Amino acid sequence: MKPTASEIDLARRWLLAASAGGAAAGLGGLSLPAGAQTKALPPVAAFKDADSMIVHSASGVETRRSAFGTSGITDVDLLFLRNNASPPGESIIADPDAWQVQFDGVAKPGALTVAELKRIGLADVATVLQCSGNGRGFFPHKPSGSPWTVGAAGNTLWSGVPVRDVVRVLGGVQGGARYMTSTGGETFPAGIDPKTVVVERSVPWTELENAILAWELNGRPIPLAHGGPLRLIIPGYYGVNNIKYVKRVAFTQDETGANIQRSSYRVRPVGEKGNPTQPSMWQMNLKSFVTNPSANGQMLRAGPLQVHGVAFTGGSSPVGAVEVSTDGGKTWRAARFFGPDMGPYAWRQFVLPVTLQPGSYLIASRAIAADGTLQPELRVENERGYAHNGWRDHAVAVTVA
Ligand SMILES: Nc1nc2c(c(=O)[nH]1)N[C@H]1C(S)=C(S)[C@@H](COP(=O)(O)O)O[C@H]1N2
Ligand SMILES: [Mo]
Repeated sequence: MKPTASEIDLARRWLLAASAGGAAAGLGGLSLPAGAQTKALPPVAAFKDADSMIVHSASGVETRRSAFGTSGITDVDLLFLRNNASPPGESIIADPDAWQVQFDGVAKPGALTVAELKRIGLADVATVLQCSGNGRGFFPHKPSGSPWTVGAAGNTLWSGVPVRDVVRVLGGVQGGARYMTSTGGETFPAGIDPKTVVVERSVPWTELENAILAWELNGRPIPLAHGGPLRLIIPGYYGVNNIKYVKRVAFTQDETGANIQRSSYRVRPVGEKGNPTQPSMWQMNLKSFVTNPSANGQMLRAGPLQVHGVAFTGGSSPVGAVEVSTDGGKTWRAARFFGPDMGPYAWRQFVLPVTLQPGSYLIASRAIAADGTLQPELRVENERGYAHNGWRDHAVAVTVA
């Protein structure tokens, strides 16, 4: 029998995956084995562990739910990647200390090198780095953009200089500033209107108290993929505000007019265009998801199971408790936290030991903040599929035999 067009397509994708280093062993017929890549990792992220990642595109790579493990910090080899523009060349990280960043909207504006920043102050912060569209894949209207499930997020440890220390050295913020506006170090071909492509984001200026300019990620110099040589980290804020290869930090009266601020990353009803009156993707909301079990349709052996996962917020009120349900939310039991408490912006790991008899289970988690806020059951429908923290879509359905 001749293969159908879709079988040929599957085989072609498999060949691509195999040549990209996917798990080729044991392949029978034309079906893709679990864990196989259908696309190759982009060059900037070629160092990542291919079997642990789902490659949506050259600019969108997420961590498999099964790959998060139980260690609290997300290894760089597993961390998701998202680029809105094509990254600068690797040459910018050859001599990280030489990278310059321009400061404006302060009493003494000017450029400082990373070497100079290192003399000014030192801090580190653990924070969840999460794309605004994490969970987009669960929206039924299929918003444009990568259909991330749970893995456009990771728990990361950054070290660098507090922005407030730099601002102090530069004589303080000029009166009237309401925003901290930061610009990525990408370069664009002449003829393109920079406003349409530049990665430039404004956040409330008071975030300077929390923000750091980081040169290390999880104990190593930041790789280019994650914004080396220098990245602005605003703990608790959605990924897009954490500007990679940052080349300018300015205190401004108005939000930048760049598209990525003015019309993109705005929460709005399905079908509506983005505009500056709609909420911007700034502070993250309260969220949790299980990481074990990790796959819908998984078959488990009857008996004990450690249900574990992660819970986090943007920091307004820390995670206070997590509950786990094995019956799709009919009943809930309190989980226990394990691992270190890395502060209000990091994720906290939770575990609930359960004993499962043969049957079908829908395993879910929901976080409760210290101020009583409860992680909601349902997503809030919105055009771009942002900010999904509904626990139901994040639940995992398994069969126990
Ligand atoms: N300069 C620059 N910074 C950027 C981006 C970018 O394209 N360029 N993408 C943003 C988005 S949308 C996200 S989700 C995060 C992704 O960070 P990561 O690739 O290190 O995981 O970086 C943010 N910072
Ligand atoms: Mo993002």
